[in-house]
Amino acid sequence: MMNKKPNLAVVGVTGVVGTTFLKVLEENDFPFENLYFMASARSAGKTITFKGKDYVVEELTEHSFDKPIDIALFSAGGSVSEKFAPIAAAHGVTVVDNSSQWRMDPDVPLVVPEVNPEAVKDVKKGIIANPNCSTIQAMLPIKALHDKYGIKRIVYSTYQAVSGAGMKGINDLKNGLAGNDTCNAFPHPIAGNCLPQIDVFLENGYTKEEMKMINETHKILGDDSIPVTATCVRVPVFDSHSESINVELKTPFESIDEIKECFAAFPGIVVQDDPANSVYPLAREAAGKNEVFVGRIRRDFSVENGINFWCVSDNIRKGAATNTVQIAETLIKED
Ligand code: NAP
Ligand code: 3JN
Repeated sequence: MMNKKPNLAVVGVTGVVGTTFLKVLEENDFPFENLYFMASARSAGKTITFKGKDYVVEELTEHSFDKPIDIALFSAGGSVSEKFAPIAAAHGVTVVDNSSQWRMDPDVPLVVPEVNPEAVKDVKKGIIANPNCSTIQAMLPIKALHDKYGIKRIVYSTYQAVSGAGMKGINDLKNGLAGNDTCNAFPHPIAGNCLPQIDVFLENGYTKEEMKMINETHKILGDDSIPVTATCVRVPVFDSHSESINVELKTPFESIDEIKECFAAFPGIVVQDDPANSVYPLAREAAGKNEVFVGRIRRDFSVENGINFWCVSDNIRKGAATNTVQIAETLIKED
């Protein structure tokens, strides 16, 4: 445990994720000595009130980390992280980065605190990466099953909220619902549509988002040999990603109740599963919450030891801000 409260910086504080960092830091009563808010030149000079005190947003520059800072939460995009995370690290700052820039670097731990908290002990470059939102929420139930039964294969199908694409994504849906189909975030109108494309297509026919889910699952589980496939779809929902997850287990399970118990015992998971009363996880109910909700848990009769379930979580909370703050909390406990 750090013997003093850390000096904390929040980079990208004015964004969709940055704003949620502040909510979670306040709700969790995250300890800090000094607090610094950073964003681009566009926001420099703006005032943000946090816990009743006003802070002026500073422009992020090469000199931002000349002052003593212990931990910096970054959420300003990959190119900002590429340039500024190493500068911060060279000044002794531990960066917890929300972008994909450093996730697959073998010297950068990729952490979901309920799943692989021990990885924060191995910070070689001064950077810890927060996984992609779709990966984070899946990892909790996947790890619960992997620990008990071993996982043979995973099939992810996602239904992702527009807030994953930032303010532009939120505005595309708002405008579309008001009858204006102008697209700024997506390649097609999102209102009344499902778009089987998140981010760009790669040569193998998958999108970048799909490959993030596959590669990050392997890294977090520490096992590249598990076959994983993914289809990521953008849906006209403002908040919370929903995922249909199909898993083949290595060893048999007795009953679905046994699987429900396995999920319910895992930290951060809430089981909502009462089909007779139409109880299952819903995006609108998960919005604003920090947990991962699972339901529709049933046997996949088409394969041996198969399970289907539905997994929902707030993509900006557990998928981004909450997980990042939890990593910082794990760090100060470990220190
Ligand atoms: P956003 O609403 O567009 O916010 C972007 C933030 O970055 C703003 O605070 C912006 O400051 C700041 N910024 C932009 N350029 C900068 C620069 N050159 N120097 C310093 N700050 C700069 O985006 P968002 O939705 O919050 O997402 C931000 C990033 O978080 C994404 O690009 C992605 O890498 C990551 N993210 C990760 C997940 C995940 O799956 N874990 C989910 C969503 C987002 P201004 O207000 O001054 O422009
Ligand atoms: O689209 C979503 O639902 C999640 C988007 C995440 C995202 C958006 C822009 C840039 C990322 C990410 O975290 O993978 C990035 C990025 O840093 O690559």
